Amino acid sequence: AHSYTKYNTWAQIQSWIASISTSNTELISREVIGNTYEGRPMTVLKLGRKSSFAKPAIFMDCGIHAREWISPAFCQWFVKEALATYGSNAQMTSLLNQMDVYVLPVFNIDGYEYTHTSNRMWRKTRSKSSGTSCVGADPNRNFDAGWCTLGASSNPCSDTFCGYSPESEIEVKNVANFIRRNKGIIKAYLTIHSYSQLLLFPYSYTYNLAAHHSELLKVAEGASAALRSLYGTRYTSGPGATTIYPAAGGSDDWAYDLGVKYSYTFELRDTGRYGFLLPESQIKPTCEETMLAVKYIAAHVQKNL
Ligand code: 0X9
Ligand code: ZN
Ligand code: ZN
Repeated sequence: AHSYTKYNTWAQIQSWIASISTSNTELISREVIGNTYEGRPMTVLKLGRKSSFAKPAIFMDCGIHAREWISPAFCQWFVKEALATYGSNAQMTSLLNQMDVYVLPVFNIDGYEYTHTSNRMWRKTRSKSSGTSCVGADPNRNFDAGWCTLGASSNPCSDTFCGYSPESEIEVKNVANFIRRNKGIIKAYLTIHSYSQLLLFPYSYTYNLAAHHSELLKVAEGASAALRSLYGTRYTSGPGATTIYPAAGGSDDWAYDLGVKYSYTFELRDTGRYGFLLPESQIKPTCEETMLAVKYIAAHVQKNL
């Protein structure tokens, strides 16, 4: 059965999506943005008070990389907390009154399923191509942002294979199309990964600083301080290229260059003791502290609408 403090399978997440979106129709609705390579539906949950006009929005995805299991766990946690605290928590109430939050609980569903059935350490999509027996591309190297110029591989057998062209991966195309279609309303893009305890922002495809570098840094530092206030977990913030490594084709850089100013990549717990195999006992504390950072960013976005 589905549990917020366990790593759920795709089947469990899929039935959770179905039941949660019928549970509170005042606050939540869903939209299928396309299917994965293997045909699984990619469902975006829209959280927010119903409105007669298109509200400004935040888009958040989890599970771009298959083995980063804490990431989908966080998206599920966020949805639960949003529904549970709307009407009692002043900030969540204000956020969902004024804005919508679009949540994609699992981006790379085929890969996520593969980590449950065959290879726990799988990272990429599961697309097949003629001419190689190697499977998949790295979805976070497949966006059209300096595509395959830096920190990405053109070898289909590499874990950072950039794909045969930008958006060659159907999952990337589906998300990029959704964000392009909603470009006028999306004010922030948050993408949840693990691990390393970092809060990254553009750029990763170049060492050049983003036009909004100082504001992005200030907000990241505030969010990291909020996160740390709960259990003392330390995060480092900065541009991807210098804070983790240069790597082109990422979703954060692509969203930023499209015009979504508040574009952040979270690398959740831990710093390597368990790495991708973060114990289930850490799901709750990790999600609770991450909520504070996400809400800090959301408050800043709201203030600057
Ligand atoms: O390499 C990545 O895609 C991310 N790290 S991970 O260990 N989760 O794989 C970092 C992404 C930072 N942003 C860009 N490279 N655009
Ligand atoms: Zn990742
Ligand atoms: Zn809570």
